[in-house]
Amino acid sequence: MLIFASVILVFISTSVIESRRCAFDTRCYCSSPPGSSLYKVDCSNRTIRYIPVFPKNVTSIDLSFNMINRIPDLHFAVNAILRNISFSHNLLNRLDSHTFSGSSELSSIKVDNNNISMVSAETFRFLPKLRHLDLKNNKLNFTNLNLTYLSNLTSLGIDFLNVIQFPAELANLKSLDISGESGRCEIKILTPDTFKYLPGLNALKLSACKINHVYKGTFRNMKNLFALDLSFNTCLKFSGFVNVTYDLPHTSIKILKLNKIHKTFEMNTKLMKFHVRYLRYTNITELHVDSNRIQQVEKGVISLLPHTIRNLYMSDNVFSYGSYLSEIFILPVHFANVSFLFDTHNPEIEEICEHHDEEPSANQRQQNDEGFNIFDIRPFHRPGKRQTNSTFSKLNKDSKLEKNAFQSLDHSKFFPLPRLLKTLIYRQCQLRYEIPSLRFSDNTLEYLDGSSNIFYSWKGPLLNLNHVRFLNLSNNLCSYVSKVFFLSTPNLQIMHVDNNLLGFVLPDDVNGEILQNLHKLEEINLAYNRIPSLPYKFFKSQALLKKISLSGNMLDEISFKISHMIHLRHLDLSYNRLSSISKDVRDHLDKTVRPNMKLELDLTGNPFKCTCETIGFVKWMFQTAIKLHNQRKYQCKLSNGEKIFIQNPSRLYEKLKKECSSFTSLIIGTTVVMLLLLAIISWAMIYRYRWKLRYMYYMVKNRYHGQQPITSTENERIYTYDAFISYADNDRFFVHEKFLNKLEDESGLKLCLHKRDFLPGIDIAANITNAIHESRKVVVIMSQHFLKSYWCMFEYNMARIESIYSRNKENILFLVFLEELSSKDLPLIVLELVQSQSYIEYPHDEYGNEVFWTKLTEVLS
Ligand SMILES: *[C@@H]1O[C@H](CO)[C@@H](O)[C@H](O)[C@H]1NC(C)=O
Ligand SMILES: *[C@@H]1O[C@H](CO)[C@@H](O)[C@H](O)[C@H]1NC(C)=O
Ligand SMILES: *[C@@H]1O[C@H](CO)[C@@H](O)[C@H](O)[C@H]1NC(C)=O
Ligand SMILES: *[C@@H]1O[C@H](CO)[C@@H](O)[C@H](O)[C@H]1NC(C)=O
Ligand SMILES: *[C@@H]1O[C@H](CO)[C@@H](O)[C@H](O)[C@H]1NC(C)=O
Ligand SMILES: *[C@@H]1O[C@H](CO)[C@@H](O)[C@H](O)[C@H]1NC(C)=O
Ligand SMILES: *[C@@H]1O[C@H](CO)[C@@H](O)[C@H](O)[C@H]1NC(C)=O
Ligand SMILES: *[C@@H]1O[C@H](CO)[C@@H](O)[C@H](O)[C@H]1NC(C)=O
Ligand SMILES: *[C@@H]1O[C@H](CO)[C@@H](O)[C@H](O)[C@H]1NC(C)=O
Ligand SMILES: *[C@@H]1O[C@H](CO)[C@@H](O)[C@H](O)[C@H]1NC(C)=O
Ligand SMILES: *[C@H]1O[C@H](CO)[C@@H](O)[C@H](O)[C@H]1NC(C)=O
Repeated sequence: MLIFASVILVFISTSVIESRRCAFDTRCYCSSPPGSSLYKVDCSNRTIRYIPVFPKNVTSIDLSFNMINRIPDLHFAVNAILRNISFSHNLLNRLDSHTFSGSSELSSIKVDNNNISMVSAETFRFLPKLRHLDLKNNKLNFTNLNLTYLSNLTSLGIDFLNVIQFPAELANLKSLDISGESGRCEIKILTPDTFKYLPGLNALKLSACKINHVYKGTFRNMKNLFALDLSFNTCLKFSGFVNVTYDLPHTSIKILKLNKIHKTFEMNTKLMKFHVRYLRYTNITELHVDSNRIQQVEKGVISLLPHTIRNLYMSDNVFSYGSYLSEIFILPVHFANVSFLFDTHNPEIEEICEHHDEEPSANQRQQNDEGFNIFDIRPFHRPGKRQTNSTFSKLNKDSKLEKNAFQSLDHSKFFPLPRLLKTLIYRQCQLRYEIPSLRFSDNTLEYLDGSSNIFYSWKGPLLNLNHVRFLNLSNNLCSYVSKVFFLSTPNLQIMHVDNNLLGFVLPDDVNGEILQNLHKLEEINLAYNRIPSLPYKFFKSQALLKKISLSGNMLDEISFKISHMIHLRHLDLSYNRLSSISKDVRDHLDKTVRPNMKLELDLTGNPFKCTCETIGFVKWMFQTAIKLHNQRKYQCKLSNGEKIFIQNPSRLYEKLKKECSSFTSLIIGTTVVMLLLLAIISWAMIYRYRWKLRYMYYMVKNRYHGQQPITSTENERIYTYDAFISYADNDRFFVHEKFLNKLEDESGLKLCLHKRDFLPGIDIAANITNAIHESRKVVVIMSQHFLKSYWCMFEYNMARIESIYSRNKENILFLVFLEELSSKDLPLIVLELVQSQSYIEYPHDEYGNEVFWTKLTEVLS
């Protein structure tokens, strides 16, 4: 009891109604209104077999959807203030005399959907306040029910099989539900006797009761009858309903339901004037005629409908074009639901009717009407008038042509609407059309739902829809919307176009023309449209936008402008392909957040990356004032490919920062090493090819100075000199004395000596290169001095390069060893040549001299 009291205290201290597990039985939930110690217990759907013992101050017990088959006598004896109890959907077999003994305050008992076959008359004897009783869908025989103690009932739900008359005991009933939809019902014929003793009824549910006939006078004495449901009596038909209409002017009828009073697979219906003539004298506000296969409406029917009618439900019919449409303007409805037109149906077991005086086939009567579908909104093309080339071109995607079409209004198709209509529901009508230019009749339409059709292309414009504030065209497989489609719907505030294929057209709207006239738009739903990107200016005219949903698209960046939408509250970008949000966009988003106003951003289900490049984004996640919806569910991929939840962005940021600082130094280190390596390599390359480079340099330089080599016509080069003599200054005596003498004077060769033949005023290196290039051979006078001289070695190297690159590796070098040099004195490049090529040693004796000169002359000439 103490625990119990404290539980209640907790309840009192909290001022909201809260459900908690009850202290006395944790399978149940207890709740109490603020400041009250009385409370309700909900034990529904807990597979309870044995009823718990409830504390005293419980006012309402819900035990529905359990497995209770017995209520022990006096079980609720202590619950003196219990008012409502429900045992719906259990396995009860009987209600005994003492089942509810003691609960004298009970006002409502629900024992529907059990297995009750026996109800004792005494059950209700001491329940003077009982007003509501639901016994539907049990095994009871209504005729055998003793109603002695039920005379105070105001509402009753019961099965009703083949009973001729409702007994007099229940004269206080206001609401009677014998519908076969939620129980069992069968009354073939309703006569004035059937409800003779129930004049006080205001709600009567007779749906699915297999009614075949209703006689005049059945409802006449029900002055207060407010709602009558005759739906699903498929044998009744409109012709059988006529007798009902005679009585209705004597009632207070407001809501009349006549859904499916016609079989699914019968001839279509034509609604006639005589069907509804008497309805004019009623004050019906709501009429339901769903699923009646109504195809035609006789002209005049609309003007016979009550002037009070505001809500009209006529889904699942097959309306077609007819003259009645000219009256549709005067229909005073504010709300019309024409969903599921032309819906498909599965075969079903059909009721067998007792009669019928054969109804004239609807088809026979329809021959005068053209078989056009009123909702066929394709541009008019009457039989015989084929669509011409010019009209065809108007349907082209060319927006210029569309503008022309708009200016010449004649091409718009006319769409009639009731003048006072505010809401039109036009869902799921199996309509596969493109929406052409449509001119609506004068209207005050505010809410238009055309979702779940197949309006696959929106060409428009929709003209004369000046009051529309809500438009739903979701689920239409639409892949095209023209730039003028929304031209004339300036007051649109909420637009749902999700679940289409607008990703095919929106990315091309670079100037934001599609939405440019919708200045008042506050909410737009573009979810699931396969949008890969949105142009920067797409929302340029929508400064008032509060809510944008782009969920389930293919966006990999936020490319559209946001900063001008200062009222933005919700931006849903969940389930896209964002890997992060760029700094620019983050700044823009942050800028749209005004003080006292919250912006909520949903980024769930994006393949974020948490790497060193996106570290700024991770930081932003916990620093921004924007509320990130569902942030705990965001996932991201680390640089090592691991996928983690971003539960705590600030901790993740610290972790990343640490990793990335080492990453940065790694990058710097690597860069330095790379640069060093590169420097070394290039230095090595330069060193390796230093001679070639120098050679090239001087060759180019010489060429630049106009010293082109002279070539003869037959590929044979003509050289200025026969040989260039490369020698050290110390050996000049030998050259000047011996060489010139022997070779030039005696053998007539032309030699090039730097002392004599170099051009003055030109760089010595250039002179050398040029001289080598102009000489057929190069004779190197090898000596200790030669090896030590910088310029001599330069000449030697240049000659080598010349032989490799200009003479096709022909041997042009010829070594003359003036003195004996051991191979260890020779540098590698000289040694190389000595080993592979010819050289000659200068003999210092007379005879040898002769041979030497002859040989040399031979080589050079
Ligand atoms: C009962 O609970 C089950 C599982 O908790 C649920 O699937 C079922 O819809 C519930 N039934 C009703 C009638 O609430
Ligand atoms: C009790 O039952 C009546 C009639 O069914 C209902 O109007 C009322 O809301 C119920 N009260 C509670 C607390 O469930
Ligand atoms: C329903 O009651 C009958 C007897 O009236 C009984 O034979 C049957 O087993 C019961 N069904 C269930 C599901 O309890
Ligand atoms: C009907 O209600 C009245 C007043 O509440 C009460 O006196 C009378 O006993 C009730 N009748 C029955 C059969 O419970
Ligand atoms: C109900 O009981 C009466 C007589 O007690 C009987 O004539 C009638 O056929 C029964 N009705 C049903 C549907 O069993
Ligand atoms: C109904 O029950 C009352 C009280 O138990 C009894 O007096 C009366 O005879 C019963 N009526 C019928 C028709 O069984
Ligand atoms: C209409 O009611 C009369 C009796 O009032 C009856 O004779 C006639 O058959 C009923 N019509 C239909 C179609 O049920
Ligand atoms: C319908 O309403 C009008 C005006 O409110 C009233 O005069 C008339 O009696 C009502 N008719 C019915 C059948 O209730
Ligand atoms: C329109 O009618 C359909 C079919 O009866 C129904 O499913 C839908 O809920 C209705 N819509 C509105 C807004 O009444
Ligand atoms: C339509 O125009 C095209 C060229 O614009 C022409 O080739 C074609 O024959 C025309 N078709 C008709 C039916 O006039
Ligand atoms: C119910 O609420 C609190 C708990 O009772 C307790 O103080 C009060 O006495 C109880 N009322 C009852 C049990 O009538």
